[in-house]
Amino acid sequence: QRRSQYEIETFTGWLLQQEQKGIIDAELTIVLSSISLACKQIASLVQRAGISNLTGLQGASNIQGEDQKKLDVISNEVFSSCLRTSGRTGIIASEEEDIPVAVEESYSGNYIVVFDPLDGSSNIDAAVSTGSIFGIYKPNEECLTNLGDSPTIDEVAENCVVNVCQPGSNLLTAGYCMYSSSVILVLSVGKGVYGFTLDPLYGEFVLTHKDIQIPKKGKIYSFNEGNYALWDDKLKKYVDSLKEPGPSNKPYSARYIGSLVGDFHRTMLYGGIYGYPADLKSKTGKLRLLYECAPMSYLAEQAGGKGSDGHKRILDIQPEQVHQRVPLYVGSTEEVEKLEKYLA
Ligand code: P6P
Repeated sequence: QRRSQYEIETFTGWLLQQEQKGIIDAELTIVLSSISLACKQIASLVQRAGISNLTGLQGASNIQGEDQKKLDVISNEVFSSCLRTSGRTGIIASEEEDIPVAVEESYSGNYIVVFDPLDGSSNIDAAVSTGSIFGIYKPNEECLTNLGDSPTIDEVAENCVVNVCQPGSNLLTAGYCMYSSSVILVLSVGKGVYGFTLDPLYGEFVLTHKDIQIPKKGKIYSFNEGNYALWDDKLKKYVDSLKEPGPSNKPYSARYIGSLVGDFHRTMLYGGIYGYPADLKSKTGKLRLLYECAPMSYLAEQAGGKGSDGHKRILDIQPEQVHQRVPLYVGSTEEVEKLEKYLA
């Protein structure tokens, strides 16, 4: 029948469609809905940071040894409480938590959610784009059954940390919410990548990007060249080849926001390559496998692109620790494969 011009496709409607198609179950629908609520709340906090005196440092540091911004801590609390009240989350692992946390309130679903509640928060004070990144793994009941009855929360967390450390190939869904000139929630449930833009007039995410496809190649490279002197020679040769491609080719453009979600979202739409290499200072790179590199690589692959540590597929890497770091090269298939050839 004719669709009304007012029939707007919202995130809520899209979620219900995925459930009706049997792509996700009712429990996961509720978890994803709680994540979209957390993103709306964080969006409003970020956009009013200067007004509400939420810029600046919290005066503490996280397990990464990074100075926590006030909004790092608040965003972590917002994300965690939305997941708890969903009642479908079993364990959460956050960049801002030392170890995974078992959620007492869960009574069904028991999903494992990994997230970076506010990535790129060093950009907040200058109102440069930031984002939240998440990934969801299926519950692994063994870790709960081995515990006998009424285990303590610490026993559950200790026994279940192994369940958090899963390769990205196990992801059921992953996504990010970018807080920029507009607020865009981008995710995949395994059947392509969809983008929803927040309409502030009525506080809903509206479908704006259907089935995002990363261009097979691109002319943008996104690296922090301030680290050039610390890179190994093969990587230097690769980046030099983009800047001096020879007489018949145009040089690539350099774009680097210093905020993974902003740099990645541009790469998803415009193509090219984003890289955070290992170097003499950061021997295994800076970005975390579990809640940054794996979710972004999952999305890249769902959009026809690639995510690599320079030699192998990010999604095949089995995490050993929750906050493990790996080098990341992600974006257009041809660009990532070209990089891998240089590093071989
Ligand atoms: P650098 C932000 O701190 C972050 O984790 C990512 O969002 C961003 O891509 C990267 O680090 C920037 O790191 O060393 O270039 O400032």
